[in-house]
Amino acid sequence: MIPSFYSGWRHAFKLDPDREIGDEALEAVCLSGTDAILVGGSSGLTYDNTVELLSRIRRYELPCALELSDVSVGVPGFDGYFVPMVLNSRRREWIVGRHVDALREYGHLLPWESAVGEAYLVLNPDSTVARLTEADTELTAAEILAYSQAADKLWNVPVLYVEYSGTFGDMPLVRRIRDSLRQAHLFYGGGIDGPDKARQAAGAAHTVVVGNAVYSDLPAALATVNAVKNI
Ligand code: 1GP
Repeated sequence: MIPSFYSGWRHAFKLDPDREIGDEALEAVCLSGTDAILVGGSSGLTYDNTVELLSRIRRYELPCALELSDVSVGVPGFDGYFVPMVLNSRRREWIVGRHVDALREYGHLLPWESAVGEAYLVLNPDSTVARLTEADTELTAAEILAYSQAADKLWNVPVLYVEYSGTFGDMPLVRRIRDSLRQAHLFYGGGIDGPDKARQAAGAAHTVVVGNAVYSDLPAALATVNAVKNI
């Protein structure tokens, strides 16, 4: 059975172990009514800062999952693990290579009952993740839909993540992606800076992910929870 710990999530906050968050802010995030905390980031993650963030989140009762983008941050004790690949990376290692290297060494340690593959479509060329993975972001809508269908219908990926990190994406297109899916669960993240954009994203994707706003405008970030839940 493919794990489905994320299937009921409508809203999640993404916290980056490499960014500072005070105790009060973390408490507000964890008690906000969000469905889950996703721990991840494109740079600066270490085993130590990931453990530290997990242990602080564990004071609260909500689910907490890790995006396991590098084997060196394989911290045990999360409720779930998303193992990402980047569908539109120009570098093979981000499509499958790094996973093979990691599994060869550590596959026996991965909690398979709570680990799923997560296929990213990275669409903001100015984001750290796009630069890091050399993502081909110059795609037409038809190409984006074709990538989504390859992931969903040919390879049955459990989670498709449309990632506009840092900028708000094309919601009608995200909605078309969702409507074309046969089985994948669709995450959307990028540029949600308050309730209005959160509402739009909630109408387009299964799960809405809010990241940067937690650090730049906490009250606006917190207001995204109700916006998504009350749609
Ligand atoms: C980043 O998709 C998330 O991986 C959220 O994006 O930081 O732009 O909210 P933002």
